[in-house]
Amino acid sequence: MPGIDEITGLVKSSARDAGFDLAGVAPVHDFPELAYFPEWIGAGHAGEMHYLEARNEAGEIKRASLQNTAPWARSVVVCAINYNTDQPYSTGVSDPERGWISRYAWSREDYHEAVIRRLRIVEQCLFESVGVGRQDAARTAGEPALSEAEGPALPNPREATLGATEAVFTRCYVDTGPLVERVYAKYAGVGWIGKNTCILNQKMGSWLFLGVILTSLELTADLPAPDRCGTCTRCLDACPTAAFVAPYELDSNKCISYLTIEKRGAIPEEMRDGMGRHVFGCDICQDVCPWNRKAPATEAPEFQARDGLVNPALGWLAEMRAEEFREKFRDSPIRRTKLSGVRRNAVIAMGNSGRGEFVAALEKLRVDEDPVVAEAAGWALGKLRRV
Ligand code: B12
Ligand code: SF4
Ligand code: SF4
Repeated sequence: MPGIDEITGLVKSSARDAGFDLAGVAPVHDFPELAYFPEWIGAGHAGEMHYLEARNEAGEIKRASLQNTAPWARSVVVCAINYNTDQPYSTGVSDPERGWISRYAWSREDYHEAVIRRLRIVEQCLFESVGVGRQDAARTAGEPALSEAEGPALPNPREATLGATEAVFTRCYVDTGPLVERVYAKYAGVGWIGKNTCILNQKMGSWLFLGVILTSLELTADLPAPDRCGTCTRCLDACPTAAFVAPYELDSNKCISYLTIEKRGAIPEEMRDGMGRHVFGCDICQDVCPWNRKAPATEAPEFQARDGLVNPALGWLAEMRAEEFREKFRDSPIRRTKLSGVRRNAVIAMGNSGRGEFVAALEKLRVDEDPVVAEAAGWALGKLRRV
């Protein structure tokens, strides 16, 4: 078996070959930033994203420490891929009849798929570099669960047997793993955590998706990236809904990204004005960041913008029907908010537009069969009539 430095080098170069722009290795450790996670949950900043609050059998918040869910993990390989395309920033366009879908969601393929596919290539390289091809050795760990010393007491770890007593375990995640990916990205040297809470890289900016591989191998760790925010506060000042309670601290309940993507049902009225013309996600705190001024554009075909999604017409989205939604947003992250969410958001944006032209359409939407859309249309009409 090659030395650990060599394995680490092979894994990182396979990440580049797989199409990742950045890759690094973080040690597994209870980093100081993780102590903030239970505080954040306790303050209610997760809103209705209850999956973030999940606890293990001992009652500990899973995401606060890998000890709580993957005590076998020794290293986290963090990979990042640029999704920026050569398109305007939301802060640079202002047609009130058009809405804004955030940059990451214009893609032709859902990023979870695009990232996990590449992570699997890196994972395969890891297995091969320790001398066991996954094809030969990967198997699903059945019951009874493996002991902590031997491996994870988790279902379906990828396992490659090295010898009688030695084994290597891995798990790949994009979003759904029991860890705060940005903290590991920082300690893998991928970038620093900005005051807007995003991972920023000096050369690439912050238009990055993250993917992680937990492994029981103790790989050579990178150094954390230094914070380069300095005295800048542009992101904090630009947020239209004052979602940052402090630098590095975001209250999801006030974040347009949460409201437009994760929040089901009616959006609290006091948040609607601040949503402006956003119909899915929000890019403002990244658009204004000086480190994104010269962010390079990706050539990955999956992340090129679909027709009609950059600056989409509000009328089109508000009146969209189920069949077109399925067709237009097949394999798109926009499916997450469902048709009801997209229409609700477009209707609120119409209310915020100041455009009397929308009144006739909103009158019809006020009696829409979807009660969430109908309620939002009533609010939008009221707002348009007040201005
Ligand atoms: C839940 C979630 C959200 C929530 C909450 C976001 C948030 N800031 O917490 C909502 C729906 C609002 C959201 C929005 C977005 N998201 Co999101 N989201 C996640 C998810 C699934 C979990 C994040 C989480 O645990 N949040 C809890 C808080 C506490 O963690 P955190 O913000 O990451 O905070 C850490 C640091 O701020 C930190 N900290 C660091 N330094 C300091 C200093 C001090 C003094 C303090 C107090 C704290 C502190 O402490 C925290 C850890 O405890 C991750 C994937 C994952 N599994 O990690 C993706 C992820 C973070 N999201 C991502 C993206 C792309 C977005 C959006 C850009 C999408 C969009 N355009 O709308 C926005 C960005 C908004 C923003 N400014 O964060 C990417 C981020 C990539 C990057 N470059 O950073 C991720 C990593 C997904 C991925 N796999 O690529 N998201
Ligand atoms: S994504 Fe938008 S709403 Fe959320 S914190 Fe950033 S600027 Fe504010
Ligand atoms: S806008 Fe300024 S403070 Fe905010 S993340 Fe970028 S550099 Fe940091």
